[in-house]
Amino acid sequence: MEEPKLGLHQAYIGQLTYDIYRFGSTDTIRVASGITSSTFSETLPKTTRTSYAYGVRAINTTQRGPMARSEYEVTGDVFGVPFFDDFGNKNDALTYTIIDANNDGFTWKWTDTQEKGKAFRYSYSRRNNGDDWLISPPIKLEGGKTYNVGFVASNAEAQYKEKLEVKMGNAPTVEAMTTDVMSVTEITTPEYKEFEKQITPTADGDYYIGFHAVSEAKKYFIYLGSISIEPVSSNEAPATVANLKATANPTGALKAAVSFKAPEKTISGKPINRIEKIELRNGARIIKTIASPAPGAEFSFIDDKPTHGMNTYTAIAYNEHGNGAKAMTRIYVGEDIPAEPVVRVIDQYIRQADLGAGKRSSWRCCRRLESELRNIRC
Ligand SMILES: [Ca+2]
Repeated sequence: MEEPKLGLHQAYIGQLTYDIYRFGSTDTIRVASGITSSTFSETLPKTTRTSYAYGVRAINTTQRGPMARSEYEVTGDVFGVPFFDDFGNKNDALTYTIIDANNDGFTWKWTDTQEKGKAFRYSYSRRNNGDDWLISPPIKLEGGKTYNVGFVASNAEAQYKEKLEVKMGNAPTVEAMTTDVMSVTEITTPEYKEFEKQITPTADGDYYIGFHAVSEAKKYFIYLGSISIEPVSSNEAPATVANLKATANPTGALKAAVSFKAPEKTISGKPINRIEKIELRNGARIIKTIASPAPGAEFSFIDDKPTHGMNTYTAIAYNEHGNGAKAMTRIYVGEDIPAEPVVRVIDQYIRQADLGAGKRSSWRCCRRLESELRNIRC
């Protein structure tokens, strides 16, 4: 940190002390106050991979200076499985690597939009086919074990068919993406569609999943809404929990009620004797771990930390054969954004016809509207 010599108005500033803040994914913590040294270090809490930035505020006896902030730095351990991320946090999105391999400035970006909520979005180029990678943070996998790689993806409009392939490698680089997960596949629906593929790494290691946008030029957007990796369940592991239901607080408060029933059978359909635990998550965050639940028992919880927007709840039961099948549900929490008013072009046509304006002028009107819409899109 470089100490200020003069104040904002080029005047003498007296003896300075500093307050230091750490900005994490969901909170800001003052980690030091009133220090006089121009350096500060701390051992970060042990955590899964995330990103932090630091802020410094200079203070003299009577005045507080503006906050100076550092860039975000990625830190923390490699992820384990089951891994799930619905990109609910902009800072954690920095743990992903984006490579604009054709170097045209159009590429993947973390976005939070009214239509799709929080997601990674590949943006089209009018000139170039896509050659753009979104690569996950490292995930620890075992050699010889089979994992499900799941994700939800959509395009922006049905008429713009996009293309995506998925690969895996041992580094977040284009060269390392050598193992096929999903061959080039058309993304054809503006609603999220679930995709699931299986991978079996040959050796223990830290692996990266790469989403390669290869849409032709002059298409539109690819949205990636979530990704997950979990070991394929044994047939003797628990079936999914039943009736997983999440309900947003009706007043618009940031709370949700989540309920489900513990499984009573294994995936193969045999009665289950014992469940080791059930993990209930919102995105990557574990809301509750229930130890040794009785098969068929019913549970309900309040999640008091959902994000404003779409939230993905998952529940997985475990027994001595490992993780069972996953149940998942998505809901919108918090005050909803009013839906856009529907433009009823047909009403306009009828009204003009009623007024005797005739077909021709109505047709022109609609053509103009179409043209305006096209301009907005471009
Ligand atoms: Ca590009």
